[in-house]
Amino acid sequence: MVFEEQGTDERTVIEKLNLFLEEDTTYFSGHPIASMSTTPHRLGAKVFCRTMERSAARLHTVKGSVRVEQEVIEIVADLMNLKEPYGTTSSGGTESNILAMLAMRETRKKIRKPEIIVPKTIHSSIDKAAWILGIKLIKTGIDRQYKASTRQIEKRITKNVVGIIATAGTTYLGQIDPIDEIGKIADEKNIPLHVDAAFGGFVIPFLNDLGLGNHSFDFKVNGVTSISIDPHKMGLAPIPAGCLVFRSKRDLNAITSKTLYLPGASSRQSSILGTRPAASILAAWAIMNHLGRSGYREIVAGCMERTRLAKGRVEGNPVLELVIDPVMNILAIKSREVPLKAIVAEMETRGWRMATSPLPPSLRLVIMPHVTTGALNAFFNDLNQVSTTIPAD
Ligand code: 0PR
Repeated sequence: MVFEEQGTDERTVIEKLNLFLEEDTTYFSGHPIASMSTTPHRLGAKVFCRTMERSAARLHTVKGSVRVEQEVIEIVADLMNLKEPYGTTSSGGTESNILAMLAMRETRKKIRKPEIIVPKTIHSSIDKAAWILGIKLIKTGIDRQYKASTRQIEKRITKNVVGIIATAGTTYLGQIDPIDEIGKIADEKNIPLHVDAAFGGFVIPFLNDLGLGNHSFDFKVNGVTSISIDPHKMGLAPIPAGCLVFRSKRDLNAITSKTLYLPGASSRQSSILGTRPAASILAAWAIMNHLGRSGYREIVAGCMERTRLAKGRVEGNPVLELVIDPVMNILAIKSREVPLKAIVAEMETRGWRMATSPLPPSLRLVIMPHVTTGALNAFFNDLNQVSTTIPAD
């Protein structure tokens, strides 16, 4: 491909682009069965298109958008049971986790060789953050339900530890670490505790409301000092929309840098990105205002109903089984006899976009709002056929 001297007419360009786009799966097809994003809510899509050109980094020129960003942080913090939050929006869970770890490192600058304790089920963005920030991760074990072992975390605390991270809604299984137990230790030892609720943040509060769980994972737990939560996952916002909420102003200050050539408010920024879209944040605000808690509760209820359906279909299959009873709308399926690789390859030829997890080796399903009952039934009809016709290992 070269950069042509002369441009091409609009219609031809779109036709050419469409050829590429045809190779993508779309949420409308129901086929991405393991995606943590989904079709954005239509109001969010509308707001996004209207405000695409705004940069949330131009704080002195987009004053209204900045106020909306602050409200997004406040709304999300309210959902996480914190009344006076300090935070920033971000491009998603990865950026939020990097910033949370930066705050841990910066507020304990005297520690020359910083270490953070993480259960081995943490998301790979935390490995990436450790790599970027020069932090050593101490990986700790999990119990039979794939939840962090609090005892192991406690045992690994040394004078070099600048923080602990736990997950509320693990990527592979949707499991929730015992945040209240870990929080107690963090509080006692005065070590920051970051909760990665990038996925679970928009699910767990509604599970609790619906009587489908009783999980304490947020700022109600004393030791929790920060939480990542992503509107662009179960918040139904367009990508990129993440949030990082701190309990203390000191942590926000620790990730705030000065760019002196930028005027006024723009000279102080708390994100990694420079120019960054305001549109997805404005869209998240609109969706959260429009749906309210009851709207999200209904969406989570629907996802959980379809999760139960999926669970039933796995239980009816002679060669497959669930790794754990689903805690939220994520299922991990392991195969007793048939190699997973062969199942994945055959399902891919049938048009399904599959995801596998290494811990333990399993197929991962994420029952997002776009994964309809029809799509699920079609998926399991294929999965049953495929898994029972491939020869055993
Ligand atoms: N924390 C947790 C617990 C996550 O699950 C994820 C993403 C992140 C942080 C990072 O969030 P961002 O991707 O917004 O930075 N988890 C999914 C994953 O990496 C996202 C995903 C899922 C991407 C399925 C693609 C896909 O096909 O697996």
